Amino acid sequence: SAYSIMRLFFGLELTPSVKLSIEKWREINLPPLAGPVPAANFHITLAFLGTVPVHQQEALLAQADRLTNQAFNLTIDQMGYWPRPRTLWIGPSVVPVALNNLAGNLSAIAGRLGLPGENRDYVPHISLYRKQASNPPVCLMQPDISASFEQFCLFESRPGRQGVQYHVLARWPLDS
Ligand code: 3AM
Repeated sequence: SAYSIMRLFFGLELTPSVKLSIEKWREINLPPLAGPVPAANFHITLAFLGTVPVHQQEALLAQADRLTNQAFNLTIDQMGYWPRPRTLWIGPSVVPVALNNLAGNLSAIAGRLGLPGENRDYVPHISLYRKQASNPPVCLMQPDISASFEQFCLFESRPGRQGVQYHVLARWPLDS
């Protein structure tokens, strides 16, 4: 079935107003670079799952239901660059324990289901460019964008003629 080829990840959704703040910051502080991520696609990945077979989807949802993680706030205040995926990103310099725990619990779920998981330490980030082949130019101002997170989501990544689109399939509340 079509579901068997769904590419999924757990992530944090950004409000339209936060996406717009990021888009404005990018416009003012960076020249046009290769592979810009559209503002509509800005998000923070918590745990990448990849293709989740149909027979594991129920278990995935059930295990996410059982989590009891705390809500948190983030201030997006720094830029980073990863040469291997050629990704230019922004993220928080301070990572709340609640966010680390959430990402850790979600990748543990992925691990128990035998899904890919990440070997690298978790670095929360918002990808801004995906084809930037070299270190980015020094920018005028670092970002300073705050957001509060009271839920996490299961996203589906759908390839399309106009590029990838993300769809939220499920949401779970975080405890306040
Ligand atoms: O949220 P970002 O942009 O950091 O790069 C993909 C994107 O990351 C990443 O999952 C997010 C949603 O698509 N991704 C794609 N394939 C991946 C893989 N095999 C992957 N992350 C880890 N392993």
